[in-house]
Amino acid sequence: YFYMNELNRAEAKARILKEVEEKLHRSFGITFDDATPMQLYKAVALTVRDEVMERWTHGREERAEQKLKRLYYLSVEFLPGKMLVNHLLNLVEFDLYQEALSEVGVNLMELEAEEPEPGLGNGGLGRLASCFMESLATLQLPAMGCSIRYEYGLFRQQIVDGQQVEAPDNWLEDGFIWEVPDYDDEMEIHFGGHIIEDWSEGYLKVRHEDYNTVLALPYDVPVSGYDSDIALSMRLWSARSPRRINMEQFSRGDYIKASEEKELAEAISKVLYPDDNHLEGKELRLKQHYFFTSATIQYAVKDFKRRFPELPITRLADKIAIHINDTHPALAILELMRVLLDQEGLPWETAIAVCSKVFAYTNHTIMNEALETWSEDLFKVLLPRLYSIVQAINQDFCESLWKHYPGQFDRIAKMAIVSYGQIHMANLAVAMSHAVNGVSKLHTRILKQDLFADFYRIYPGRFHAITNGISYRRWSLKANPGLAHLITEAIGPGWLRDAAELEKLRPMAEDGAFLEKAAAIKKENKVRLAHYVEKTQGIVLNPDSIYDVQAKRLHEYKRQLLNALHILYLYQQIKANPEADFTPRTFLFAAKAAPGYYRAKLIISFICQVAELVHNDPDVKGRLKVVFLPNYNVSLAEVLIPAAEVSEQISTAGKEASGTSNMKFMLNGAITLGTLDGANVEMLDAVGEENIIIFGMTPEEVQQAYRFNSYRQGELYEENLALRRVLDMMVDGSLTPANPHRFSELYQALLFSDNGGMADPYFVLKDFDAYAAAQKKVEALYGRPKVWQKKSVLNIAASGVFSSDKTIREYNRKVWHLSPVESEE
Ligand code: 26M
Repeated sequence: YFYMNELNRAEAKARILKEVEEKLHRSFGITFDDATPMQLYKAVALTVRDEVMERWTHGREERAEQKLKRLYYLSVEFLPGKMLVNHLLNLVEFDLYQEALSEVGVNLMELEAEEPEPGLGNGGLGRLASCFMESLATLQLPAMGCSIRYEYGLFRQQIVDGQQVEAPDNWLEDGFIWEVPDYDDEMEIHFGGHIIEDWSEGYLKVRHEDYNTVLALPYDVPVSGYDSDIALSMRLWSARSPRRINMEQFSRGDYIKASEEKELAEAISKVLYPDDNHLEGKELRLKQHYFFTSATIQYAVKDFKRRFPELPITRLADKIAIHINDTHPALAILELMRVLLDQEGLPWETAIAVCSKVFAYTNHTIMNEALETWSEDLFKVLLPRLYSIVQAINQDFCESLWKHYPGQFDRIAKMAIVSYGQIHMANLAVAMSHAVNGVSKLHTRILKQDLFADFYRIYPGRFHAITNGISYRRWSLKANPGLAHLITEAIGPGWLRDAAELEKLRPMAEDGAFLEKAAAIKKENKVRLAHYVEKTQGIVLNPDSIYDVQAKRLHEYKRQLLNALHILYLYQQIKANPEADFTPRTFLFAAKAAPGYYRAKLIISFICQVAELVHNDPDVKGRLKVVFLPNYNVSLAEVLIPAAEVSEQISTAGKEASGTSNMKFMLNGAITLGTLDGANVEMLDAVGEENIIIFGMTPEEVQQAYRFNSYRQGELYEENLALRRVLDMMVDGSLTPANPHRFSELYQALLFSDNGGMADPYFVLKDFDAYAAAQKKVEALYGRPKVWQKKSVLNIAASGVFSSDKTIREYNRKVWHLSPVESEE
């Protein structure tokens, strides 16, 4: 479509409109003029789906024909975002569709509003999984993403009276046109019951009896890649009861019981757990994990046998790789063991060897409260066969540890898979995988030196540092078309295939005309966001103010509170000297808090009250604005990130494993204001210290302060007057005069240790001065627009290293060893 002449273009557009019209007739029995926006969206999407389907079929056939090894990417979460426009961009047909539709008065971007967004994830981990799928499709690597078809995704967040209120996300309500159920691949999942060890044939046969069955029905959603000949599948398993409620039961009076059982079975895929970086050992959650991992393993083995009837099952690792996205799918390891032992009859050692060749694992967090463990009691009742397998693996493993660490009981207990009544999923994943990955250089170093240090000493070759990346086409071409066109105009379209070509923009940082165009695009994006905010919140923004954005899950370690306290500090400066010069600033927050995370919700309220305070004070004269944007999701990120000038990446050093929004902001020309944490460190390397603003404690300093218990919060309060004034505002009734104690919990948590926990464990107070000084630099720099714009362009130019294409190539070279699907055309 790139090189199409005018005549062909006209024909192509006419054909698109004809196809849309046909879909309206055939699928909805309606004409163009009578169609609702939803019907119109669906009709357009169906025509696009036809094309994606062709690539889907083609990819399947070629993969089978070429007998290629396939990756199963298991993740309890995916956050793919809206699909229609993304497919069109990947098919390189967006402009054509947009023009065709506009000729009949339809705005494609307005149609997109009708598309539901699948919110099947909490945050970074789920979005990363979707970025990886897009890159796998682009590189034509055979892969399938596997997860759960949650009927309700992550809750919709409303802010009512300055507080988070959760509403259900019924995303399937109006139907989801991109999914296709595959009834041939329905699997049976067995829960509960007991196992019988049968030695009657002279060898051990294990039978599982009296179990409850739940059916897993897969729904496949196509994933396209940029200018790719194939589409991959995201396979989402949905739970169904095997019980068909029949009239006989009805008349016998068993109807109620049968329908209860049905509800119970189908509850498994009902709702996504809204906890990010936090574990609650709930039975239903364990059921979810087993449900989708068992279904996937059974399918993977079935598919292997169907495609390679000539190969023995011991060759499995030649034809499949399984990647587990954090430990949540680690039950897949035990499930494959079960299948290899009980169904394929492999001897124990052979099964272990096959398994460890198949599996690889990525760790995404070192936050202690997120490390997954399950109580043995719960585990053995729900998954009796997997329990006996994990016991045996643990025994073997601990015996082998004894050889490395003889007599070191404490160390072995720490590394054990089963200990003190708990099953430690991270230890299982490390012990049974051939590759263990961190998500940034710093994070991997922490894994090696800290969390998995005892493992690293025994298996140094197993550990890899493969830094996260982003689907940079979605975050530029789709989210920021203005900038994408400017880049293509300057350096040609090659960067869309090879992000390293963004480096070619470097000289443009010296080109005044280019800088002005880039600045104009930023301004347009700021105006676009201002419209959105006015329409949805009724708040008027000043597009000439600095747009400073912190958008991510609400977590104490991410330190939204530091940002909010600094805003109070700025406010006090205005109050002290209302007539002094003050660079107008807009602070934007977007963050969902886990519904059960009381303190995170209190921080949201706090931010909302700070917003109220500054908006209602006439002395501020609109120079300071604070906006909390509700319901942060992929779609909101696509409006918010391109408008940002300052990217807040201010987590306590050592806590944010990588971060990925930091990369998206950088790609969109924001200047990062960040700590030496996660991938920020690599952003600093890529862009150079004069083009990023780094502040605060180093990860080593944080470590030291914990180790030597040397943090003196109280002294900071005593000695730092400015800080003390800000903190006192938390409790002196300035924010909520009717209820001055509203935020005293937050205040207390910063200053006083409570039952064993240290005060301010995330060093908000300690980093306050450094943060304020860094914000001062931001302001000074913004006062020199040319310098600012230059730095902005240098950030875009350096952001290519964070393409997930690069990340996937590295995973493939070091871990998966897949060959691309070759197209013969
Ligand atoms: C697991 C079991 C039970 C309850 C909750 C969970 C759980 C769910 C999501 C735990 C962690 C979850 O997400 C963690 C996460 O998103 N981590 C982020 O991963 C990104 C991608 O690697 C990194 O960039 C972020 O730094 C990291 O916080």
